[in-house]
Amino acid sequence: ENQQSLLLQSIPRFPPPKGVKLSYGTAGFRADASLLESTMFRVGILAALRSLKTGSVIGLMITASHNQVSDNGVKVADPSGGMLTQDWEPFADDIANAPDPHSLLQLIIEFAKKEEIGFEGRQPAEVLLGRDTRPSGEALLDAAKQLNSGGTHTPIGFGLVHHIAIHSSVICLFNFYLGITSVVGAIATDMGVVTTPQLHWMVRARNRGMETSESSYFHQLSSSFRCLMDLKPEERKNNGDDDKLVVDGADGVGGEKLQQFKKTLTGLCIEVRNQGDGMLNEGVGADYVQKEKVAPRGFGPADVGLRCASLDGDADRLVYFSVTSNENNKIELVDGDKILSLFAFFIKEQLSILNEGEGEKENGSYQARLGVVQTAYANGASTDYLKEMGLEVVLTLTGVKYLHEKAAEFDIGIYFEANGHGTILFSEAFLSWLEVTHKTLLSTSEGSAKQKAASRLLAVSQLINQAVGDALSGVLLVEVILQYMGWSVHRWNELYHDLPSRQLKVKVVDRSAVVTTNAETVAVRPIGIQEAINAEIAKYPQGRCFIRPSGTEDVVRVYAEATTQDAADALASSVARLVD
Ligand code: NG1
Ligand code: ZN
Repeated sequence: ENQQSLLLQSIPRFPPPKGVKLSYGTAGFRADASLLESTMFRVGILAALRSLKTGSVIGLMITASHNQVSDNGVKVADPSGGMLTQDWEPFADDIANAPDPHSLLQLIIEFAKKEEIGFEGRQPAEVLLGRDTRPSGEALLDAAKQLNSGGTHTPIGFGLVHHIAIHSSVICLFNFYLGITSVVGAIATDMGVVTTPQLHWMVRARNRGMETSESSYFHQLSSSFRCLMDLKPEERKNNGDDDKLVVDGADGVGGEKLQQFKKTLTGLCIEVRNQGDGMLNEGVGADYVQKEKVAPRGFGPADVGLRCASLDGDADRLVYFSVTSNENNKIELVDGDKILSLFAFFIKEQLSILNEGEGEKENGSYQARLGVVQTAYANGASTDYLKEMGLEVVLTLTGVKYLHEKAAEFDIGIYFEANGHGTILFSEAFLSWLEVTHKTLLSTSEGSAKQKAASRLLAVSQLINQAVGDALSGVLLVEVILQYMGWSVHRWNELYHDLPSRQLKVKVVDRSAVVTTNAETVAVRPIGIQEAINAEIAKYPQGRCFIRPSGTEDVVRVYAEATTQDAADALASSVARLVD
């Protein structure tokens, strides 16, 4: 009773913002940071409940990715390191919007009953917390730390950990309702300023009994990178030393981390710009570069022809580019679709080396299913190219959670959004086979082409983040593949030619007025709009265009593709006018 009243007392300190409907959306809650205090509190409770439910460590990341610095957001990482299970999203929406303490408590109690979250004899809930470099994130975490060190869960103060700690009162309350007598305390571990993929990696590592520190993350990246570098063809062994990569860090966490990390890498020369002195995401970062198709701040005529890459604000996106002319900061963009294509090309080559001469029947051979996953934003030319390579191509809804889920159905599933968010997933079954095969090859034919291909694939599975798209591990894999192939960024970009495209966003009062189907390629609401869009598309040869409500911003997005840039621009703006 006492605990219940303590909890009830604490909730009114964090009323939800008035007149705002919060939605977990494509990638967690996002809003102006000043609106998010109550959301943090409530998501903290959700994370602790999720930890109890799964008996595993859960992650909570405070970031608004590529959005402006005054925004912030929060998302939950599930035990595998992937995104929060979609089943729990409606609960997240409900508690974030609960208008008063009583309704919030009611929702929690009902949900805990429905999910059969018991507390007796359970491990305490454990949550790993991370945040990007946004100043608002720091304020929340600082308050949290104070409370944590006090070792109390008395509901005073405004820290995030406190909000989670409070859940031990929630549990007392459950005890009260559910008749369970044990009291469970939650443990919140602050991982400090980290990239989003680092936090997801840590959650995954932790639940597999591995070390969770940042240094173990970097160690895994650098040792698998070294392994791949050592497996370059002999004639390429000395390449790369004087061949510089320039990285735009978006003035966020990724730039900072890469600056530290690059010192431990050999065979790769990296210069990091926009390491955090300028304004986060302001004219910089992967989102800006990909959408605007211009060089970010800090890059100019002096960089013409250099190989450049851009990370987003929390370093889960990566695109490459090369400045092409002295005017207008024009670039040759090498987007997520092209990174996907490069990875697919390399993996396919290693698989065919490994399977060379192996008849279907011969035991020991394994026909690994290699597949790729894209969204409607993938450039049409990339999809054609991948299909021509003989790959299975799957289209899903926008949002990494959808792509990830599909990619996990393959032995090797490669997914990328055009904006540069993606990774390569290896199935457990394939990895077990690969490990055994690799061992056998080491003892029977060390140094053979097959053994090397097996080693490379194993190293890729170590290097590339298995939890979520990761710009830092992505950059290393791209670099080592380019060195392996002996390709320049330009040669890579020639794999296929992008169809000219344009993306626009239209600010709207209610983005939910737009409803789509067929992997978001057809709008079924507002009534009649698809017919109007079709009429516009019909005016352009090879035209393709669709609209969808953003899951992260109050906008409707318009995407158009056509045979010329002018046509793509014209198609996008005429469709944008239909939405307006
Ligand atoms: P929304 O706002 O739902 O379009 C954007 C990206 C997604 C994904 C999420 C999460 C585009 C068109 N959309 O989602 O691909 O990355 O942000 O960050 O790039
Ligand atoms: Zn991001």
